[in-house]
Parts: sequence; C-alpha cells; structure tokens
Amino acid sequence: MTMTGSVPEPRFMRFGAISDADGNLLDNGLTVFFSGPTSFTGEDSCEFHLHGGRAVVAAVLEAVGAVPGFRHAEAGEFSRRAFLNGKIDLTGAEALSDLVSSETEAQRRFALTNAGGKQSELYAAWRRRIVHARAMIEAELDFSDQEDVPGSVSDQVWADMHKMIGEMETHIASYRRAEMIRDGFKVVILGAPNAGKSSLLNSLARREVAIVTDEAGTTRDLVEVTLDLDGMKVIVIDTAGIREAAGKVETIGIERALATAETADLVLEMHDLSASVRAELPMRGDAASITVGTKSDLMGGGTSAVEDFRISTKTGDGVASLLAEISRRAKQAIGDIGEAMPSRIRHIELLTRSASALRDAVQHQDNPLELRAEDLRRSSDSLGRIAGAVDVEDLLDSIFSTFCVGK
Ligand SMILES: Nc1nc2c(ncn2[C@@H]2O[C@H](COP(=O)(O)OP(=O)(O)OP(=O)(O)O)[C@@H](O)[C@H]2O)c(=O)[nH]1
Ligand SMILES: [Mg+2]
Repeated sequence: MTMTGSVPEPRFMRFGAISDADGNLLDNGLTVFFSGPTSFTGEDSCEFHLHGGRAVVAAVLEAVGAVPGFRHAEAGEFSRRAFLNGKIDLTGAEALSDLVSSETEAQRRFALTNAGGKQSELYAAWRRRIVHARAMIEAELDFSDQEDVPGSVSDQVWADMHKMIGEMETHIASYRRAEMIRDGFKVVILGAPNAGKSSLLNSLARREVAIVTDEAGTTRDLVEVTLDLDGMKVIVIDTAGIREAAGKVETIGIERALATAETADLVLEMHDLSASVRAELPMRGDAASITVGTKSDLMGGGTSAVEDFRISTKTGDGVASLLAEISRRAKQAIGDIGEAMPSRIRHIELLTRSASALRDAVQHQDNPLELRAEDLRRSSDSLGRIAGAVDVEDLLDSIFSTFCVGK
C-alpha cells in the first residue's frame, strides 16, 4: 500500500510506480499480491518484480525495511512458515530447496519427484501400516484372557512388519543413489605416468584444466572437473601417475590417487598402447573399472586385444564411445529417478532408528506385548519426524538454516 498506492487484486500482476514512504519513485515495475491462505506460505504476501539493477533492488529493499513491522526474511523463512502453516511437509520443503539449487536434469527430476510428495507418501503409508499393527497387537492385549482370539492375526501382523523392515533397508540403501544424483557420479582416471590421463581430462572438459607434458610425473595433485553428461552430474578426477620410484611430492600425489580411486564409482585404468610393457596398477578396493588403451593414433588400425576401449585424444578417436560408456554406467548406477529416495542424512538417521525399533518389536518375541507395542510406537514416531508430522520443533532451526534467503 505504502509503496504501490493500493493493494492490487490478488493473483493479478499490476504495472505501476513503486515508491518509498516519502513518495520518491524507485522503479516502475510489477506487483503481485497473494492473499492467505492460498499463498505459498499461507499468509498474505506480495512480490515486486523489478528491473534487475543492483541499485534498484537495494533501494526497494531499503524502502521495504523502513516500513514499520517489516524486516528481512531469515534463510528458509518462507518455507518454514509454509511448513508451520501446514502448506507443505518437511520433505516437501527440503525438496523445494533442492529444486531451487538443482543444476542438472537428474537433480531437477529427483527434486520434483520428492516435492510432489512421493517420499512423504511412502513414509505415511509405512506409518499407517505400523499404526495398524499396533492396533491389532493392542487389541490382542485387551482380549488376551479370552480363548477365541485367533493367534494367526498377530502372526500376520509380525510377518508384515518383518517384510517392512526389508522394504526400509532397500530404501535406506538407495540413499547412495540420491547422493550420486546430488553430488555426482565419481569417475577416477588412474594409470602409469605419461599414460595420457591429463590429456583425457582436458579432452572431456574441452579446456586445458590439467598440465600436459611428455615428462613422466607431470600431475601430482587431484584435478577435478564436473561434467553434465546426459543430464547427470559426473565428476571426473585426474590423478598422479602411479609408479614406484617417485619423489616426495609425487609420492603423496600417488597416495591421494589410490585413496580417491577407492571411493570412485568408476575407475578408468589407462594404458599407453605405444609403451613397450603394459604397466600393472596396484590393487584397489572393489570399485568398478574399465581399461582404456591410449594413444591409439601411434598404433595404426585394429582393436586392442586387452583393453575395453581404445582412444586417442590427439585425433579424438574413441573418446565419444568412452563417454557414452561412462554415461551408461552412471545411468545404471543412479537407476530410476522417479522412485522415492531419501535425500538427506537426516532422513537416513530417522529411517535407521525407525527400522531398528521395528526390528526390536519383531525379533524380541519373548518380550511382553506391551513392550513390543511400545517399540512399534517408537518406530512410527521416527518416521513421523521425517515429514514433520510428529513434534519436530527442535529440528526446525537446523533444517531451515541450510536454505537460502528468499526461500
Ligand atoms: N600421440 C599421442 N600422444 C598423446 C596422446 N595422449 C597424450 N599424449 C602425449 O603423452 C604425453 C603424456 O600425456 P599426459 O596427458 O600428460 O599424461 P599423464 O598420464 O597425465 O601423465 P602424468 O601426469 O605424468 O602421470 C604428452 O606428451 C601428450 O602429448 C594421444 O592420444 N596421442
Ligand atoms: Mg597428468
């Protein structure tokens, strides 16, 4: 009102002057008013669409701040209010935060799946099953002095809870895939010095990220490049060439190379086809690997008998098929993005707690039924805390503080 003269009709953009409280014109822009409770936060809210200049935004922010009762929103405050007003649940709020920061197509689709409620629906369904199980167990408690309560009902209940533990474990394991979507599929290039590792990295990055020379032992540190490969985030890491007799700095580089290869989703083992002997690389963890023969331009035609792929970064030969294979592996590892997956460590902690309480309930057959029913309650409460359906006041600060201002 103070700044735009009057409140526009809800949900209609209105073009006009935006001024400060003293009537000084700040910008000509668009104003939209959303009236509660059908707004994002559930409260009355208003948006200014301004010309993007920093001075324009600063002046309008200052004018808004000068209006009594107004202040800057804290990080995540809009989402927090939406949650407190029952517009979204916690997993929905987190998914929106992911959506805003998504960089790749896979991240966008994953965030959108969760924002659409797939994750919270799954937890709600699990909670309903546990609540039902508890009701059956408690009914049995009430009627336990009567002869005619069929024991098979509780058998069925425990069998279903046992099955659910398995479902939860599969779901918890899928966190690794969610991490791959968010943090990237990690590819490590490993090989002897001069094998052509940095040349491949540069070719994939399409720029000179790493130094390439004909001197063995050029790269000593990890050099990392992030690619968007068919909509997936893929991190490619170039490493120091692996060899025995190396200097101090290079030795540290080699240790780093081997350590990072152990945490890789895929290792590219590079072998110089023009070398007289095929260098053997020390054994690593159980990361998947493919072998790549390099400098094929020095070898004439034909395929390599030993290596999975043959490339030349000089002629570009084979690089596209190697990329296609990396993409295929990443896609396979990430799996179905449309499936509900846990997206935060917080979810994993609560899911693990829930599954463990459920395990207590199912396995401790000698415990009194009251205790086993209590384990069921603990299990469903942990699930409820993920979506924020069960008291989560203590969690809110830590959850929403990771959001950006303006969300
Ligand atoms: N002819 C030819 N030469 C290549 C090819 N790829 C790399 N080279 C050459 O091989 C030498 C070593 O290449 P780099 O990419 O630095 O090898 P690296 O594996 O990173 O070596 P370090 O960092 O020392 O471990 C350089 O002189 C490159 O120009 C290729 O496909 N064909
Ligand atoms: Mg190198």
